Amino acid sequence: MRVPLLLALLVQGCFQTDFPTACSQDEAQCDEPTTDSSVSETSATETTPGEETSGEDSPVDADEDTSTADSSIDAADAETGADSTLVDSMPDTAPPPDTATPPDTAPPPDTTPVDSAVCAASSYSCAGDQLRRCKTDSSGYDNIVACPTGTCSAALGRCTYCAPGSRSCSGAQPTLCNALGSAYAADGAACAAPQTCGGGGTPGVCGCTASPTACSGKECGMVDNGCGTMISCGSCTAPRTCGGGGTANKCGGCSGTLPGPTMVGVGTYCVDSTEVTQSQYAAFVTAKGSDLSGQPSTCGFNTTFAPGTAASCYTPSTTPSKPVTCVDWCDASMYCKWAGKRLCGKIGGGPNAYLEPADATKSQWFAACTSTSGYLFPYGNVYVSGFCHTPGDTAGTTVDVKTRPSCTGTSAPYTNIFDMSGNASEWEDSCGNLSGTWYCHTRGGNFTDATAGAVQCKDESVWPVDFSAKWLGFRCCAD
Ligand SMILES: [Ca+2]
Ligand SMILES: [Ca+2]
Repeated sequence: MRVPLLLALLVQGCFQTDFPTACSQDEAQCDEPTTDSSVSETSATETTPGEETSGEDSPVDADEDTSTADSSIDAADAETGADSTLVDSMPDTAPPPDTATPPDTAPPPDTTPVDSAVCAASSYSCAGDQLRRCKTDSSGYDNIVACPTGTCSAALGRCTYCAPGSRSCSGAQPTLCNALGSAYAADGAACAAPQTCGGGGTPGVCGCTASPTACSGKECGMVDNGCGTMISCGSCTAPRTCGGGGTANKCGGCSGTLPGPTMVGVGTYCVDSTEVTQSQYAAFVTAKGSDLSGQPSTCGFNTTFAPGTAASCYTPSTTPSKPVTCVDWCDASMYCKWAGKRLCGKIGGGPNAYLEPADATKSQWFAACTSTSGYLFPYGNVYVSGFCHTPGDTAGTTVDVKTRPSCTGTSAPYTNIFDMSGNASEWEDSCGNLSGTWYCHTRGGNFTDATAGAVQCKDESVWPVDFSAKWLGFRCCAD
């Protein structure tokens, strides 16, 4: 009996629905379109007469929701053989579970105030700088006032005048906020200069901040850092000294100690006051020994710094103050380098151009000899026999440096520069390569000359770098 009934239902139901395929797979789903169809008809009946109510409140929608639920239940029924008709009717009659406990009727949490006390009634608290007072029912705080930073006091129930223990200044007097926060009181001695109250960066404490610009515009020497401490602004390279040029804390002058002759400041550079003497050169020979390193590339020939042995060239034990002669250009250049100076060359640095020996803006040697005044001789434009050691005695020798007092310039500082005319001719750092051989200038003439033209400042000769003679020496310059 059961099988024929099912078959009958299938024949009558399934093939009348719009879902024959689904039905053929699962008998249970055959109910679904049938049931939905009937509901839909009912819905149409309910909505047609009335208002076009919103979808949310429509009972039709509720039924649709229920029918959706029904379908799952139907599926379960199909498996258990339960009566699908009974299941379909359940959503319409069963009370909705939510209606039993409406949220509006739940007891409010406020009805148990004793358990929610968060503070002692009327007590004070600070939330950061915010002063708060506890409500009388202890349920929470009321904000009273926002205190200035660090002055909220829960104990006092008010903002304090100052943060207890904090420091401040009253002029030069350090002060300390009392424990009540009601006032500042003097603390310790007043600050004495150069310290000021808070001057070191800590409020209410005597101190001083060193000036970061204490050495601004200064090159050397000691200066006050603004706090009573002397600091160094640097040092000068000899021959310049700190303040030697006449300006405090500036490097200048040429009096700093270097080997060789005392130097004289002329314009922007220094020049030896005399030719390098034999005793001065002897110190160099002793110091260097056999060390020939560091020579210019043109000096590969030079295997000794010892001067030649011609008469009076180099007998430092007996003629220590005569100019050293019989030295080649490389010997002269290396002596100046050893002494911390350089063979006189170009103003501002380096060798002077070979074709510019008589330019007072370029040649250190020429500018010093002429006092930059255009003089033909150190002492003027007219040759005076005897002012310098220029006797024209080819059989003679040099004399001690600085023994011809008139053989100088006529105004300071050139009055302190000797023998630029005569005595020994002087190598200059001004060389040129002529047909493969390096020639360098020699300046000022020497004791073998007696004609005015031969001992003028502008006079110059050129000799190979490896040349030496008893009448040829040198002096150094420094920047
Ligand atoms: Ca040599
Ligand atoms: Ca000379």
